[in-house]
Amino acid sequence: KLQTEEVEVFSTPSYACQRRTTLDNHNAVLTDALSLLAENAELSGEDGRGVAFRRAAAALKALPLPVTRLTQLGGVPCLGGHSLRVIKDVLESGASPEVEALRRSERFKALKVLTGIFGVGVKTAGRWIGEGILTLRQLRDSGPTLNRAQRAGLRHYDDLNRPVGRAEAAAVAAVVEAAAGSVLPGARVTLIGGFRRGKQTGHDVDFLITHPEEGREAGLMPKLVSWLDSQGFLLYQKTNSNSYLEAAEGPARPASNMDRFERCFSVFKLPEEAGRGGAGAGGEGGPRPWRAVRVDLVVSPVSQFAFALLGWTGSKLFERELRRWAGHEMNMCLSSHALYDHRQSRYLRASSEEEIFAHLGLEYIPPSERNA
Ligand code: DCP
Ligand code: MG
Repeated sequence: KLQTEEVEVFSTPSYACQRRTTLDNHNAVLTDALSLLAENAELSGEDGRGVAFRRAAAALKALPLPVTRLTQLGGVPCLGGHSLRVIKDVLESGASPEVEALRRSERFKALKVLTGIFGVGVKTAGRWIGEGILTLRQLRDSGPTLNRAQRAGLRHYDDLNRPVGRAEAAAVAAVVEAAAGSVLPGARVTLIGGFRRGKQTGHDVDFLITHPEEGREAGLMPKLVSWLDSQGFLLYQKTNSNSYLEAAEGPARPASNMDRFERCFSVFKLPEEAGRGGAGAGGEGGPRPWRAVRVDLVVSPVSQFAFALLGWTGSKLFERELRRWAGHEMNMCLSSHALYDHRQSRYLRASSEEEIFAHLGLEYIPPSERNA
């Protein structure tokens, strides 16, 4: 008797910003493999390849069920030959030889360790590897000159590579709210980044701060930082001032993913309360009184708040895809400050994320479904 097995064939739209991607990933084995290849490409300075693997992984994250056969992927976009080969290997034998070799590669391991230091980018790590520095010990011993960020990164390496939990993020939020409330009454603090998307852990905690009266937020960051510093909450900080100016004739160049808000990259000294942290803390017996946590602070004028909120909620790929959609499909230019319509030669205003999706002709996707 002929057995006909029903196999679902998947299909999904081509831009990540057209899809709902929750944290419930049914294809984690496949997407982990592709993400590792993306990471390696990025660590090797091959950003184009990195994006291709990120897009392939994101397309699989949006599928409602686990993939079991290659033939199910006919309607899934963004899968190039290389990604399909990796998927085929994983489906057939449980692992991809290329990915497994990468995991074991000394260069990849060294790139991960060195770029795991806050303040160390791909170029610096690559240079050190060229000089024979592959480990933290070799870095400490052979002592290339480190800048201030890198010295803080190395000093707090273990803490900064330990995931931040939601309870810790909430504790940081309480500190930032106290700081903002003290230096600018009425200021509003919003948790952004991965935690806004519902993630249970993050590599840092990101906040967007504004004030309901336009202009009152100007100059807020230095005050905020000095309050935090005076209270002993800062192990490191670097503040960039706001350099955004809206040109009457529209954006001078296409949406850069660098935005120009008042921004502070910092390392917080977060007191460890009893019952929180615990696991992993210490190492010298018993919990330590504090841990280091990476915290990013961004200040936005309220008129740009919706754009900043959308631009800083992520995921990184979701953001990239929104900008690509805006440019390629709508002839618009989206940044974390504004949306410019080239056809009408004007900025489109918005006071909520919903309005921005509507301007872009996209169905609204809530933060918890932007985990592309
Ligand atoms: N962001 C971006 N492009 C950048 C930097 C940031 O689009 N070059 C946006 C998208 C991110 C958000 O800011 O989601 C915060 O950046 P993070 O690197 O903190 O990313 P996540 O918070 O998403 O991840 P994690 O949980 O690892 O902190
Ligand atoms: Mg984050």
